[in-house]
Amino acid sequence: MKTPLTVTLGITSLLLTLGSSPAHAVSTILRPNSVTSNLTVIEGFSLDNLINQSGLSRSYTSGVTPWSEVNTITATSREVRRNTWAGQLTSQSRRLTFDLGRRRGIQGLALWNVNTNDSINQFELYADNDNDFNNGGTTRLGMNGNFTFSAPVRTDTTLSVDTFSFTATETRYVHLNILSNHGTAEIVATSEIAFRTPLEFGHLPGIIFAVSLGYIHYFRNKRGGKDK
Ligand SMILES: [Ca+2]
Repeated sequence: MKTPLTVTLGITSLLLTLGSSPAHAVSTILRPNSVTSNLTVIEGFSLDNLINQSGLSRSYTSGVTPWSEVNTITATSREVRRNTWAGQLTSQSRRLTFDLGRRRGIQGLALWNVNTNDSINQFELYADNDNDFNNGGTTRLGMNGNFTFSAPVRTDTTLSVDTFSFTATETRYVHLNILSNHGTAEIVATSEIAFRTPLEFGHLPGIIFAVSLGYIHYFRNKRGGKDK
């Protein structure tokens, strides 16, 4: 009987594959590789401060630390040069572009804001497979018809994180389009930004691999006329 053996092999492969990659079995915090902006940086408040974990109460390991721990991480300081990014609001378009390094699955965003009126308020997110916002091919990210996100004003000195969810998407670049801050005329600022990886993108390659192994085994047996 070849069918039971094929099924057994398929299930065994599936369990081995899933079992051998526990790091992918949970949703994790993902650090972007780099970030750029069309806004002029306020001297000293560098863009890198957005993704270098500066000012966070504890560090996370990108792609490893479970997303469930994101609420335990706070931004420990106020808007200071070594921890936060600040840009001039002189342009009509106000955009941060994150490069994830390669196509990655994402389904959420963590934003540690600043506790001043410079802080980001409303924003939109776009997935894009090149780093050009204006040449089409972008997908607006959101969920249940909501595509505009809003970050509340923070008054605490220990800044807790705000998290935002959207439909799981695979992309390399994410554009964060800043629609408003909390009232300052000339400056927008925030402390740190990271993404959330979804569960299903971690599992998908393993499942495809396991199912393929089962089929290869089945057809080899069939062609060879073997009946193990
Ligand atoms: Ca920071």
